[in-house]
Amino acid sequence: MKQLEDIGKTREKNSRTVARSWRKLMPLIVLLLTGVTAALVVLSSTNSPAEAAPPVSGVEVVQIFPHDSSSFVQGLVVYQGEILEGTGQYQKSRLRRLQIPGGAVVKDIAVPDDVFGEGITVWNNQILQLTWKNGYLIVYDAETFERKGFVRYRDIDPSWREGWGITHDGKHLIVSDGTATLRFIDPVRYQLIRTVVVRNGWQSLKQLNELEFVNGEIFANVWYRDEIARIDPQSGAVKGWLDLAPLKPKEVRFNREAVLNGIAWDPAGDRLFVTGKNWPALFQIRITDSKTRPQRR
Ligand SMILES: [Ca+2]
Repeated sequence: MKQLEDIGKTREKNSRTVARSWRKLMPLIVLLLTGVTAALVVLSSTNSPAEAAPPVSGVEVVQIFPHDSSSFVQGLVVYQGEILEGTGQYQKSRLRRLQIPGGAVVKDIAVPDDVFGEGITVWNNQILQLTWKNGYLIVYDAETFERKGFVRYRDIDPSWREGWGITHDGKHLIVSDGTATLRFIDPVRYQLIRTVVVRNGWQSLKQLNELEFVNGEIFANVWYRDEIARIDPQSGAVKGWLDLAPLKPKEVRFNREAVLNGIAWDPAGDRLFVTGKNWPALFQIRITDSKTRPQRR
């Protein structure tokens, strides 16, 4: 019996000791929980989509030019004050030169039927035209449109699966492939220099399409969006958006595939042009002041 009493007393003593320990620790636990809660509140507020969202700018239309609505535009650049356009779709892809302001097609060649044309850029008086899944760039003489050769883009980077948009920054070609990754490529040796992942706030921005390097920024169409992303070439961060939804012509308003696609910058004339797939118009636009409305996700 004595032994049982001793055990009972010991248990009672132990439970009192545990209770005292908890009472001592309680302020520390409360302090710790308060700190963790405060940290989570701070983190969630700094990363909230509304605060991280880049600003959206509107645009003004400077001039409207007629545009062939059969053009499924995939690439647009200014060359010698006129517009070069690369179009897509199998059996319909073309490379064209358009007069500005008339919009007349002054040079026009077909791409082979089994090739789906994508973005174009001009480097060293040569036009480079990407193909979608054919796996190569087509190189033309920019004056005559004579085909000079091909570059297999999987030889540049084996992980490069599709061609979407292309531009250059005066030093490197910059290409998109439908993902959030942009590749920077040496245009002489056709070697991969670096890649950058484009992020809108904290989210990667996929389906980057037609591109244009404009005053130190990469302007990018994003498939199925009526907005242009303005991307920092170093970090890949989206610094702002251009809202071009009001420009979509009424003739293609209900055509889901007739998306905004095609950006061309003329540094000599300080002119910015945009159009879309099968749009009957090509617009010269000017960027207006930033609005404050948050970017939709
Ligand atoms: Ca372009």
